[in-house]
Amino acid sequence: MSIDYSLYLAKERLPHLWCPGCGHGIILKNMLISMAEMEVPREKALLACGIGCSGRAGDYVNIHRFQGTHGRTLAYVTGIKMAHPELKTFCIMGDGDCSAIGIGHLIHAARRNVDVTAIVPNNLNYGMTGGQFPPLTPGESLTSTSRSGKAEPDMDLCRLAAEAGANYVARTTVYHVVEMKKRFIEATSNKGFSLVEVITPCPTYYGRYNQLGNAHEMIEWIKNKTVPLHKYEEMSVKNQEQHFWRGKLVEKHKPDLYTRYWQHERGMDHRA
Ligand SMILES: Cc1ncc(C[n+]2csc(CCOP(=O)(O)OP(=O)(O)O)c2C)c(N)n1
Ligand code: SF4
Repeated sequence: MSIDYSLYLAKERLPHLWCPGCGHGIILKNMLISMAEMEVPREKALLACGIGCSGRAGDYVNIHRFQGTHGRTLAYVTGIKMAHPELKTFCIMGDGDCSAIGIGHLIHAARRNVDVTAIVPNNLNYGMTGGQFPPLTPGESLTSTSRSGKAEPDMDLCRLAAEAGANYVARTTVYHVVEMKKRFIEATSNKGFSLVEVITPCPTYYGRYNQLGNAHEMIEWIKNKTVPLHKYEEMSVKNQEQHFWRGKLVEKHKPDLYTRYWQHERGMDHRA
């Protein structure tokens, strides 16, 4: 019997400020439902957010919360977790926040294996500032800074996090809500750095620039663009460029930073 997820919600702060059809609320709700299923006590949970539309998620929770400066959330969280390892810590960072200005912090949090569940709502653009393209925007996209198509190649944040040393990495979408909750639970149960990227609609900017229709049509577009990882790996490069893979990329069980730090410190004491 799980806890009622609405206990984690700051109901008095609703309604939220996200646009109609924005996927950020779906992701936050799934995060809270996964916490409820894991029976995380309210006073033992922290949501740390970045700056951007997705970063406003922290406004609507009734657990410990923290909003770092743009791109820096994981740096603060590294310190918080060394002081308070008992906190179940979630980060919500926009794709722009963590793949551009925050990429260095992401690489080092993954390398250090900080015990945190990093959730990246990837709406394929910088939503809050008007739909510019960050590194995760797919090639050829129209955005407010690529009015005739994007010249820069895009990047795969999941593969980067995996390569940097994350214990757990997965990608899902707001269409696949049941899978999303499963990934959040797997990620949070795995002690160490976990990253779950969630492809999500921003109908206001990315959807409008690319003529993807209303929110419902955009979710349908995301569903059709997405293929399971094993199928994606069998596709030609040209076909891969037209799709997102989804699934679990990495699941390891290396000790997290806090554990390694204190093992090391105890070793030092022993030798002294
Ligand atoms: C250091 C710094 N640089 C730039 C900004 C401006 N800024 C605020 S929100 C934002 C975009 C956020 O986009 P993303 O992280 O993709 O989240 P979304 O709004 O799409 O959810 C930017 C560039 C800032 N607040 N601080
Ligand atoms: S601008 Fe885009 S990301 Fe921001 S609230 Fe609106 S739909 Fe969501």
